[in-house]
Amino acid sequence: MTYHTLLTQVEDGVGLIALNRPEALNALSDQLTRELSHAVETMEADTNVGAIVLTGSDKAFAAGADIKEIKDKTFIDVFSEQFITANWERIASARKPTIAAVSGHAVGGGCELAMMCDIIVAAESARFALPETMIGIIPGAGGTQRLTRVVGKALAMDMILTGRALTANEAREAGLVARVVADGAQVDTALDMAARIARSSRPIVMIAKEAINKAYETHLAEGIHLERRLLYATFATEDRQEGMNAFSEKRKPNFKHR
Ligand code: CO8
Repeated sequence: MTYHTLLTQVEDGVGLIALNRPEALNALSDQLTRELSHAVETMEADTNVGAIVLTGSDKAFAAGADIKEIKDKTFIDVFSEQFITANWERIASARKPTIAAVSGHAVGGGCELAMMCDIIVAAESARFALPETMIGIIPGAGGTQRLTRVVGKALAMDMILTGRALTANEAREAGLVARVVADGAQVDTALDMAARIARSSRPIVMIAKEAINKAYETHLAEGIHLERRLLYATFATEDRQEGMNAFSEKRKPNFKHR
């Protein structure tokens, strides 16, 4: 498939997807979200890809839903086409690790898209905001839920009700962002992290991601129980044996991803 709103590459075990609608600050049009969904699906199926980096431009990760495109939609339009659900969320269900490399505006659906990724790396210039109430809607791509779980009720209320943007450093202090780097370094940092992840056993990394995500969806005892079951399951993999053999033999592991 030829993409018109994305640039993609696969290198060093890492898939890179760059949103590319500079004329609209990467606003998430129907075409862009369909192409993004397809690109994620393709990288999920590509055995050469061990981790996925999603980025935008220096000026904007993404400025949210394409307001011009959705402004005349009716209830029945968004309900019938399952707006958001149909195409926006493929990255949130990726089994491979995903890293958002954010610079500039991560606003509305753009902020929500970053929050669908497992890790956010932010340039100092990055700004995170959910200002949807200012245009008469509410965050609708997981913002009220994912932000609140990560930063807590007080800050989520502050951001969503007033629309104020968090700086990269505020977002890191609040737990939304894993690393803040100098402007321009966000993509290389994310690619380095992703390449490091991709060098590990793919199934083991996917199992670790599944276990962490479960922490948001269950109570502690059940989460610990699942963790223990998944840990035991790692002992059924060839890569677990290879990892421990390599450590004992003081050499680098040669993972076969099985
Ligand atoms: N949609 C469409 N076009 C956009 C968007 C957008 N979200 N954001 C920017 N653009 C366009 C501008 O219209 C402008 O185009 P033109 O040059 O043709 O006028 C171009 O991009 C550059 O934008 P600005 O001139 O505004 O750039 P600034 O640097 O001055 O400002 C901002 C940057 C602050 C990011 C500003 O563009 C802005 O406020 N954008 C809108 C941000 C916003 O409100 N996003 C939330 C959208 S709603 C959403 O994402 C919720 C998802 C769930 C929806 C559920 C619906 C059922």
